[in-house]
Amino acid sequence: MLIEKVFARWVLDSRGNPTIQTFVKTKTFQASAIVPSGASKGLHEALELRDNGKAFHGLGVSKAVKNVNTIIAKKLKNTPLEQKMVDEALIKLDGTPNKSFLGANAVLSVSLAVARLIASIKNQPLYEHISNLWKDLTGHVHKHSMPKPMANLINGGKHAPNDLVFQEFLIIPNYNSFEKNAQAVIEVYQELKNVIKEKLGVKCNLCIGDEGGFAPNIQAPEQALDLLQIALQDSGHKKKVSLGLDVAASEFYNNKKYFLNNNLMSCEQLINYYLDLIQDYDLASIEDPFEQDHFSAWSLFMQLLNKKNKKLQVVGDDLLVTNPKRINLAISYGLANALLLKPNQIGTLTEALQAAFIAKKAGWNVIVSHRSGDSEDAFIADLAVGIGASQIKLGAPCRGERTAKYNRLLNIEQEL
Ligand code: 2PG
Ligand code: MG
Repeated sequence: MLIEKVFARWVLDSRGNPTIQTFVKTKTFQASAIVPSGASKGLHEALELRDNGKAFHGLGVSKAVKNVNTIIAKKLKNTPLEQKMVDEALIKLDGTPNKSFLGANAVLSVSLAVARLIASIKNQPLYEHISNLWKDLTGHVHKHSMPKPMANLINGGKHAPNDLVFQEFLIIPNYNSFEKNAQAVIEVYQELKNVIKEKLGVKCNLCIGDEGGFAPNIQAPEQALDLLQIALQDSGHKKKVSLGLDVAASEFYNNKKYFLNNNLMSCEQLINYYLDLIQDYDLASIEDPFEQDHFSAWSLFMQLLNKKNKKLQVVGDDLLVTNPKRINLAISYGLANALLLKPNQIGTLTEALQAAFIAKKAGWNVIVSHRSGDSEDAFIADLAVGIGASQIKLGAPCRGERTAKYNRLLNIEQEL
């Protein structure tokens, strides 16, 4: 089957900014995809092309839309509808290492729409189509399994107008179905609302951040973790739910120092601080504990954890930016043990699958992730199931762009 038309336009993301939606059509079928957008972006991510003009406070995507409607549409017209071929054509057409010619947002919107279109033509659920692509790439067939949610219930950093320096305080339920895990997320979230009301009083502490988690007016990470611990206890989920962090440390780093809790900390001081937090709150996962290029800190941390025999998931997001080269480097230097997989950090589905494969081969966990600016598009839910990801990072069970992912996963589980 041949591609007949590729067409893009701008639509809204969850922060009220424009983002790109692309439609890909054959004679009789069509599908579309909307790409998300980050706020605390990694320095080494593929380039999200914005207009930087007057409209939309500089965040217009008309250049990216135009690139799809002219350069990409022309190239793909009457070419075979095949994922790898399309993605390779897009990579070649862009011709830069970070998709800066066409824009990773432009390129990814086409790549994801193509995946949806192929699935619908084959009359397959999207996750099934993705697991076929996974099989072609890796030679492995896996039994479909549901990812465990990592739900961001307290928002700080760039995602909230409060003074919490750490960006995300996550709960990680470990029941044996997605439905039960989603129920735990909801029950802890509603309990957390009560706890915040009771402990912090003032109503504005119940405002929510970009990912639907509460954004209380607190500063110390311990305060947020204490609130979550009480909510776990009071909701009856303490035994089955652990806690995690996305520190997003690049955001408070300068010249080999980290500005935290009114202190300038060296990497050794920060490591000691983390070791205490891990111990006190029984943390299961920590993301971006250090700046994205501060490799010596990452490596020292991993060595210490190994020495202490501490089982902790150390996740690279800004560190790895879903980029096969950076993932290979991190594996060889032992900088982390889990990959946060965000397709828009790299720009095509094929490259995102390659990134996941490299991480899995090294024995790492792969966590598919939303972005802080997202939409009703739930592609990542199918992606997580399609590649057999161990986890998926989601927002709180609140705001439509977050609930879309939970709802899609509930439906997928029903189908399996
Ligand atoms: C992160 C993400 C998603 P952003 O840092 O992991 O939670 O945030 O999309 O702003 O980069
Ligand atoms: Mg992150």
